[in-house]
Amino acid sequence: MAPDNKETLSNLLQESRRFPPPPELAADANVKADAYDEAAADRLGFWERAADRLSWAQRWETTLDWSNPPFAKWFVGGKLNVAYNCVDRHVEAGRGDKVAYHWEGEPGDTREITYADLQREVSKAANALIELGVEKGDRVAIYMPMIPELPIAMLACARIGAVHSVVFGGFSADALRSRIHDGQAKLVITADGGYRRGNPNALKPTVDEAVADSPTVEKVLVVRRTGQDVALTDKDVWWHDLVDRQSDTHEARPHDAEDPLYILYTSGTTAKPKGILHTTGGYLTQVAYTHHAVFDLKPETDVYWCSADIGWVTGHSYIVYGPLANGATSVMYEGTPDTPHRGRWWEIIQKYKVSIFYTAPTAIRTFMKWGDDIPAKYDLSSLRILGSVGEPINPEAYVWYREHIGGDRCPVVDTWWQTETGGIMISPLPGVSEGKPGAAMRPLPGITADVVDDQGHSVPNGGGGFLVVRDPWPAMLRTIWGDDQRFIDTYWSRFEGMYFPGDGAKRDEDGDLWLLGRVDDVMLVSGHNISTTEVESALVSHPKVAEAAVVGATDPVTGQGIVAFTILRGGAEESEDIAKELRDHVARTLGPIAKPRQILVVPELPKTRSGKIMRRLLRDVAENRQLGDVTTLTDSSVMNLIAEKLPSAK
Ligand code: 6R9
Repeated sequence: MAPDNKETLSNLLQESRRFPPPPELAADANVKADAYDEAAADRLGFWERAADRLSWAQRWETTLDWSNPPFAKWFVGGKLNVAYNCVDRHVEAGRGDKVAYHWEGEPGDTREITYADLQREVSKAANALIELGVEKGDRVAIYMPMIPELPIAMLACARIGAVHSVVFGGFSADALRSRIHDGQAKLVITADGGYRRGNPNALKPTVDEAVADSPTVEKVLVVRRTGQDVALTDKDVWWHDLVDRQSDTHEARPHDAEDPLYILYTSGTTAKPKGILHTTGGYLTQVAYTHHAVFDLKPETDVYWCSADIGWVTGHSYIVYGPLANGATSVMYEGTPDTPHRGRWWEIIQKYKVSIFYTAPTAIRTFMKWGDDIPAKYDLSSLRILGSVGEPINPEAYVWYREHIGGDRCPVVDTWWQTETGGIMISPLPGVSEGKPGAAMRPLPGITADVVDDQGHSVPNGGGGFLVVRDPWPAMLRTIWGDDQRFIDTYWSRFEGMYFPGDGAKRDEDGDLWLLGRVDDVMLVSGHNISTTEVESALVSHPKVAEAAVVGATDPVTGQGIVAFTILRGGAEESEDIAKELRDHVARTLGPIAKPRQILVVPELPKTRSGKIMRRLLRDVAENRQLGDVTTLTDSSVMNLIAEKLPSAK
């Protein structure tokens, strides 16, 4: 975005639908409106009380040490064990028989894992890591499918103070190798493979390739999941040989509140992935509190399901650490939503009587495309709260989710956060906030987010600009692994004394926040900054459109012209007139300035493994350039399908 451009991000979209919280939910909510006042009056005191929800072996002396910004230390002097908090304390409190995970394999095999089971399995795995020579502070790379051994491996690391670095089970050998090298991992934990789209999908050959030139790796611990043939090297150890014979007790020793818990890499757009470092006490405090507050979790009665992959931060914070710290019963599913049929997720919700469901807009838009009749076949009446994360949720997708999945009774919580923030930062509270389709609403109690102009001044209601966070928060990244300077440059240099996440936002007349996408994606058309999110939401509000991605392509007249890639909803026919119809629709909804120059109907959009649209690649297509790096794409053949559509550009 041009630094001296006085226009702020556009503020075009009008959305007037409102959904007040259901009265029973509001009356019985874990967190009520007074939490905002309480936190505003004494922010640190508020986080101390949130930290008191955990079990500490030793209480902290200083809540926040901000003497050397931007390097924060939370709960200084405090000691705790994350695995003890997530597992043992629930068993000690007599809840050992409670299910921690209803695990569902893609082929239909299942496993029930209680908190007592988890305690035994994590203890065995911790003892195995010790036998392999893993010590506190060592890094362990984890490259696994969505099987119970994945959270078990993470918790085993946390238990002994080793730092895990989970790498998505779909990433290439190169991606895995660079993460192993950056973290200098001593051990890799993997599996022969996992199930995806109905077939075993091998992981071990990728690990072999990555480990072949990774001298720091001493051993590779391999879980047998699919039973496919595996070539064993002299570094390999089978999980069932080593872990199964260990003692199922292990005493969890406390770690320092600021000891590293994990590294997780964010891909960024082009540059070298950043190893985001999270530590122990502040991280667990915030993920546990936000999971309790945003999802109103009642551990005795709720069944919670977050459909993310654990290889993404959403899985770390809201499949593993937050829910377990709160003693939740969760569903964990290995596979894809369309295997063996497109109703699989709804079948799982019906089967386990899921009451809280957390997913991403990309999935919701896919279901819209597949048609309303699919979820309608299942009993989804157990649901009471729906969550969204990963991208701005288009108002139309929000309303569809609320209606077709939530039976028009479940509040939708749109949660904004990042790998870097560790936990949810901006979100409605389901028993407090009036739902506004497309708005993430307000910073949670204890979080001080703001929208500023390019000079760093707060914008008034009705204004747009850059999202910032003003004060340090407990789960914030502590640095980029091995690169403090890059941490400062990336997040703390754009605006003096403020954290800049890289997202645009607007504040509406009520003071509520709307996220407008990455500022790198903002389009500059005839001197106006137009947000990709708003144009995409306008397109998705047309009854024939399921998904849309827009980019700004160089234009001799307007600077940039808007090029839109759209996927039609199930049943909608691609016709000659559709491009005109959609262009007119955008002009009517947002104004003529936002009218796309070009509209392409495509079968798929390029997405990352966590479901984010890769607009950078679409920009390459729109500008007829060679494609940039495609290694983080879920499916690289998508780009060929899109390129084939180009000659029919209208
Ligand atoms: C949790 C996660 C972070 C980026 C973030 C923003 C986008 C995530 C969002 C959202 C609008 C939401 N994002 N949630 N944008 N509304 N509710 O996604 O982490 O993979 O690091 O991505 O995702 O652009 O900056 P991560």
